[in-house]
Amino acid sequence: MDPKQCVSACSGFLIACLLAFTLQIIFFSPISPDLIELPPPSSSASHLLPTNTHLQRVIKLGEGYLKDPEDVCVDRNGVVYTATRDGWVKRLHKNGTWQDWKFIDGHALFGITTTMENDLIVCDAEKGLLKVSENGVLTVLAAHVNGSKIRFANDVIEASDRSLYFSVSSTKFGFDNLYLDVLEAKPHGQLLKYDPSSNETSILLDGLAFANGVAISRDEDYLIVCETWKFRCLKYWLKGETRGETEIFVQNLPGGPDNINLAPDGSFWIAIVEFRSNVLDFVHTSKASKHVLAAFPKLYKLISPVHRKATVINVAADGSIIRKFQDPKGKVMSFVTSAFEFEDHLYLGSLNSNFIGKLPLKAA
Ligand SMILES: [Ca+2]
Ligand SMILES: [Ca+2]
Repeated sequence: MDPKQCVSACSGFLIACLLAFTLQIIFFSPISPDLIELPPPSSSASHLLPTNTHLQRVIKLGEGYLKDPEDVCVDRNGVVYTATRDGWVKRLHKNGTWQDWKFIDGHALFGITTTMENDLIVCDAEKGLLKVSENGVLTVLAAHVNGSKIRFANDVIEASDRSLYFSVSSTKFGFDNLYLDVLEAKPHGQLLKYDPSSNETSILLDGLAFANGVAISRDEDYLIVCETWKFRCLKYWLKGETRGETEIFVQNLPGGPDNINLAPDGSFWIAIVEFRSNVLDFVHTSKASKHVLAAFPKLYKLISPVHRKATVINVAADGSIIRKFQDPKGKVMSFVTSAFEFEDHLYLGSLNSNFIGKLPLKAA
């Protein structure tokens, strides 16, 4: 074969390989993606508040002892609870000692809340909605809804009638494939209600964009559910003429809202995950790049900006953003997923830290 023939045979072979590779990626892709157009980050109302480094001033609780504590809550006695990636529910007693309280197993424990009976409710993205009673007995409250397995319970809150409202982030993808839900950008999330008197679980809202944090207003007239990759939170009315209806509570957030908690003054603390970057914004405009990233999770990890910073915002009951606390370069904390106010301190959970951050609010 002369060199010219050799070059053309080689390039033909390479093109065929490339074509086969492309077809393989598209036809065997785990996602059927939609494109989304994101508003410029500078258009977010939170932009009006100055960038700051308040979250760099946190006191580190349980450093080295807690593996990625996603959510945190404090009971009425001041005991701090969290669920960690190694399958434990751990708690910090008032005297400063940590306790490995309950081993649940698995690596997908997320939102937690304490109840009026001082039980702890845990969202397990593999097992469903769980209860750990004060004496440590574990019960699965809800593993199915309408005959389907609950696969990605994310956050939960109790109402005064003891009903539990909880989010399911995706009915299609589990925790290990969270990135596929973001890439597919189709709303597979739900808001569910568990009724303890009948032991039944029902679907209140369907078609949510990665349903995440849930919180109930001080008067219990509405509930807020966060939609992470739509950068907004919805208000779902629990009382009054509009009961059962939904409206936007806050939108165009500077990143993906994760967990939300009611503050004592009736406002809400929302942890904002960094989901915006030039690369990721571009990816949302290109189906081909979504398929490529879906095929190479390591590549997605490489471009994912979640570890680059931490942001927490305080949103008034009317939906206006009042305060913003940041670690803009992720120096001390990044990927903060939860902020819970108790006795003038903010307790911060993160999917990228080995401690809980405690921020004095008066000094911040
Ligand atoms: Ca929670
Ligand atoms: Ca969450």
